[in-house]
Amino acid sequence: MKQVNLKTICVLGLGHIGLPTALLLQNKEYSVVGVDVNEKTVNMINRGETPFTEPGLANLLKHKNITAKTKVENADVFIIAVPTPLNRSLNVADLKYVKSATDMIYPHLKRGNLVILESTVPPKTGENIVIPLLEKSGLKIGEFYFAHCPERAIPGRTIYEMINNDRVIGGFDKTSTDLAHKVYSSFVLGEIHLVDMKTAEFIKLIENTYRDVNIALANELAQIAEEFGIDVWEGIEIANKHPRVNIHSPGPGVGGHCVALDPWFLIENSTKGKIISMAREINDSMPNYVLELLKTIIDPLTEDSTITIFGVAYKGDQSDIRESPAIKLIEMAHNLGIKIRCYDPYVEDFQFELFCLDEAVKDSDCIVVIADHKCFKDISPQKLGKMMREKNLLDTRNILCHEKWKEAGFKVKCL
Ligand code: SAJ
Repeated sequence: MKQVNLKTICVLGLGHIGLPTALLLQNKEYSVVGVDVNEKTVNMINRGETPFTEPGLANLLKHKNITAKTKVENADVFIIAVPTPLNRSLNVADLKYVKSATDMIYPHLKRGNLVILESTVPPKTGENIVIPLLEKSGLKIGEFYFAHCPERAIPGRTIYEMINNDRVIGGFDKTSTDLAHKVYSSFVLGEIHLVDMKTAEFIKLIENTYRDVNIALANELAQIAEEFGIDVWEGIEIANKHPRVNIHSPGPGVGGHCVALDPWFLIENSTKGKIISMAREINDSMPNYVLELLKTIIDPLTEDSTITIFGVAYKGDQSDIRESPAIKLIEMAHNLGIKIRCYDPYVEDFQFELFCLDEAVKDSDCIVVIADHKCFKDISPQKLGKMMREKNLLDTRNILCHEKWKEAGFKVKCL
């Protein structure tokens, strides 16, 4: 491998991926600076406070040896870990943060530097967008190095998965790939697979697309099973005993910053993708289906009705509300004039009012479980039933003990 200095690292974006990455790198031979445009985040990190919750993060921050800043500094390695939102009107990746991070780097780019893109991007973004922007430095690719190493860790287990999952690295050339491999092998225990740049971009996207399509299948099966009066959960559980079947779980829709977006990135420059776009439509329409189910439970569902939402996070045991299906459900219910009262013991900031448990169920006509928080299993239906106007439960995640709720006098419906 070419002898290149890899001592100082500048990580751009101190969010769910960038911050843990910076903290895992600092434990090794590197001197790490973290950069974020959000001054509040930077100040919190410098005080050793966690800007978001993630198991193991507080402990890493307690022993931190990184400095957070709002401006980029010269470094040997630059890692871009900024979000790639979806442009909702066009269903294409919005690369504004990737571009602005790249713009912050190129004035500091020196011969022999390595730039790594971790952000999820459509195939060929490295080649067509990021490298040309970096060349505004006056250097040509080959004089500096570039690799894509997509993050693949799941929120709630980010740090464990960052260390233990396999990684994929696709460099512009062999030197770029080898240098990026050296950086990641300092903390990754999983196998590191070396491919070309566009294949690395593709692999990341097909992982989340696989999940989205599989969830859409489960959601469609739930709707077919409803027509036949079949318990879809029992059906899927037993079908999955087959050694080559792995159907995912139905639910109120797909949230989060990845699975609900990445399938669009995969097909935005392609003429194909029918199954993929159909899966997106099925998953995006699940809140509409939940509302239809509610109309069969509360008849008529009117402006006098009050619905209690249990869990507004996009998935269980998380405070993350990004793209949560609860948001669409609440907005549609509000359009109909229905009163909504949300309860989520994990979430502090939400665009709709959050209530304590008692307030959320007071005079309610139905509880709808949206996020599968384990703590909901400990709630006593006896006590809640006394405070509600009607004892109805719609469990879109199949996480509660339905027998217990029925014994307490509830009418129970499961997705
Ligand atoms: N969901 C279902 N049914 C299921 C599984 C999930 O309805 O059977 C829903 C969840 O409730 C949630 C959404 O799908 O609303 C997505 O949740 P998730 O747990 O599938 O995934 P994320 O978005 O939290 O993280 C994914 C992970 N990708 C894969 O597992 C293939 C993670 O490894 C990626 O790093 C992450 O996307 C990312 O950043 O791309």
